[in-house]
Amino acid sequence: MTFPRDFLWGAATSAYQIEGATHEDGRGPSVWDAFAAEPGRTYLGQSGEVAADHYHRAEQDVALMAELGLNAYRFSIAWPRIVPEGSGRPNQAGLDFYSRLVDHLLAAGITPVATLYHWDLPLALYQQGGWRNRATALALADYAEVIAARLGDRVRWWVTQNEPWCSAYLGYGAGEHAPGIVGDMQAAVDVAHHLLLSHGLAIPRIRAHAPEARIGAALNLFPIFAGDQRPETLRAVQRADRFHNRWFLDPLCRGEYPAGLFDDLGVAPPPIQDGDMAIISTPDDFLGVNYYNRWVVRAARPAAAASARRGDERVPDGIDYIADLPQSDITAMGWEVYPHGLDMMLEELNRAYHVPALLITENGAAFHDEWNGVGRVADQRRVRYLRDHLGAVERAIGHGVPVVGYFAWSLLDNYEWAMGYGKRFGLIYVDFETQRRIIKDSGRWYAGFIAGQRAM
Ligand code: IFM
Repeated sequence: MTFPRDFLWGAATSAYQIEGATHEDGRGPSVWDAFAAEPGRTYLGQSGEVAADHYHRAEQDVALMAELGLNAYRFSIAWPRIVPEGSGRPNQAGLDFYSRLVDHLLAAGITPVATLYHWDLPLALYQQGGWRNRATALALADYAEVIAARLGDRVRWWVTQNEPWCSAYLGYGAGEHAPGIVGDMQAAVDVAHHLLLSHGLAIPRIRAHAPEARIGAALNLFPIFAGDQRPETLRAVQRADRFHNRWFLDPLCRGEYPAGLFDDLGVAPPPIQDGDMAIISTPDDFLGVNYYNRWVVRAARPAAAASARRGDERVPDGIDYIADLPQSDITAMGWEVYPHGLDMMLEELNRAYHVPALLITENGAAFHDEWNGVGRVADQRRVRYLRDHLGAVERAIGHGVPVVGYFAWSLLDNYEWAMGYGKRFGLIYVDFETQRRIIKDSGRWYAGFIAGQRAM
């Protein structure tokens, strides 16, 4: 396989999933601390309080990245470490932590890619309405400026929002993520609008301190397939595409919400003020693509409609997500392994949205990995997963799609949100009892693959 010479070869993480140290050095509480503390919200009541203890092991973790030969690392900044109350005085200790991390990365020849928001909203802002409140979008832009003022001399790549679909829908529709509100789709679309607005508002604030910055948002996107050829199923495909993909893609890239989206969700449009759509569609330098799986859908037969709903696919109504796909490889998350969905998606994004560059900001799989107690975690399924998805990226590049980097999710086994520590996505195994790290076979395979690319 051959990729562009300056391709970013990385792995990704997020603050709440790996850092731990939630009470240290002036970090304020976040919505995820509060959510995880509520009984029954997360697997075994687990939280990110300790996680992979990365806050205390950042230097060692950067050494592991160097051992893998990564030339890029995508991490997120914990807003509650930087602005513990969500607005007001910044916390020097928090800024110092990320500044040291960036220095370690650069010293190891690793390009930092910083994400501003990966779901850990300061609790104080939630108590003032959270993302339902427009003021939270303005607060994110202020925080963006604080962090860019400190890191902008060294960090060129910035991701504003990670998977706003999850913050909006899983937080306010399905209720599986913080703040855990179920069935309030009006809140979900209002929240989505403010998340999108915060993206556009943050861009000039970052550029003010990092004129060369390359800025984009990362969306979790899913190719949608028809489970049969009935006309109502073909309509269901379009509706699911609007809900999973175009809800965020269209405003970012076209400056408008897709027609029919809000009617379909049974809600009023969000509170769009004059100029919002122009702010949201401020030209980006890249689009971040988080790809995990496709969805195969069909129009639900009326009697099946209610029972067909599962997990985070409950809306729009009347769509049946087909789970039992014959001959599919299914991960520990219950997601189908479908590499070809990635090149299809990249080609479609290139065709329909003309983004200047695409970055695979996440791609990976959870499997039931076992450490043999010595030095080895044999995770052949993840090796296959990576190889096949990198093949898909290469195919897309071969067809002219401007993909500029690939970040495996994840560098380390970590806190998989409401599913706790049971779902291991890492290239590096973490024994959470001792915090020992063991590079998995997939990590070694990825290292060899990167080395091979660099030698070409
Ligand atoms: O762990 C998450 C990450 O935080 C966001 N993208 C999907 C990953 C796997 O579920």
